[in-house]
Amino acid sequence: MSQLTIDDATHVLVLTGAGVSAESGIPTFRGAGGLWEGYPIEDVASPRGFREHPALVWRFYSQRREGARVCEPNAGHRALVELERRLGDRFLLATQNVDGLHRRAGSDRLVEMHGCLYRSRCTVCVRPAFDDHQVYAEGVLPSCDRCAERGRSAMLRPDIVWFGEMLDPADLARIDAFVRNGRGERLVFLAAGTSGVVYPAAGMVDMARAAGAETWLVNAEAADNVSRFEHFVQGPSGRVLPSLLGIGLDVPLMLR
Ligand code: BJW
Repeated sequence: MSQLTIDDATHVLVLTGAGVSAESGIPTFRGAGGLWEGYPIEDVASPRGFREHPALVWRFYSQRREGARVCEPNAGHRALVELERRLGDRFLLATQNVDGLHRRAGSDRLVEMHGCLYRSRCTVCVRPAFDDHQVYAEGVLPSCDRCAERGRSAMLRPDIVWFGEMLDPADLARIDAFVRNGRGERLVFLAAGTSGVVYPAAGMVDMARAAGAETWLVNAEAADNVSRFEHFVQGPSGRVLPSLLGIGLDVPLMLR
């Protein structure tokens, strides 16, 4: 395996996708056995799908809330926690995952680009998204209690970024600022467990390269954007990340 060197001056931006949680028992989206195998994507992950089939969408997310809460972070999540502990503010983790496993593992410098399975928000009022671990019974369409207090009926929706929706500009600005701060220093971009098909996440490798980053991909198979990475390590992230980062092997991270 090629060796990734992380020294005292290195800044590391990590991007994770569903593959990082696969070894925790959470299905990925695409491919055989993927989450979307039984659901047309547009029906469960778009604003139009929610308008037309809100009960189907809530069933999909309730099932996922129920499934993910019994899953535990794996060695890949934990390796990233340890890397953050060593690097401090020279580390940022941007995840496309909504399962909350990075936070449960202990990651703190974390951007949840596509939202969070365990938050809901109102489709009408401007109240901020709030924690919601409820698994709604089939057919139940949860409603906003704040709106109800004002005599209005308004449906809740999962706090997830669906296709065609904008990511939170504050999240994108945080990633951008991290990359800008790393300019002139050694910057590493490490993507793991992502198919590289969904933008803007799939384009982060280009942004990182433009800023002079060394780019690494850890994935079970060649991602769509693999050719844009300098290094590709094929394998399960729960095994590859600890080894690549020298974590859990009693090897110091500063190898240079
Ligand atoms: C392992 C493993 C193991 C398995 N170890 N590896 C530019 C070009 C073209 C289109 C667009 C563009 N910019 C924007 C768009 C439109 C759209 C888009 O990207 N479409 C493409 C599909 C073509 N993007 C958007 O709409 C985004 N919004 C946006 O950009 O707004 C502005 C705008 C709008 C419209 C037009 C233009 C601009 C929003 C995207 C939000 C995506 N949200 C989802 C759904 C969340 C819902 C939910 O969780 O239910 O987020 S899509 C879904 O895919 C989910 C994931 O976060 C995301 C990425 O998937 P991921 O994580 O990569 O998972 P998989 O399953 O695809 O891959 C897993 C990988 O792991 C595989 O490769 C396995 O091999 C590997 N693996 N086990 C390591 N153990």
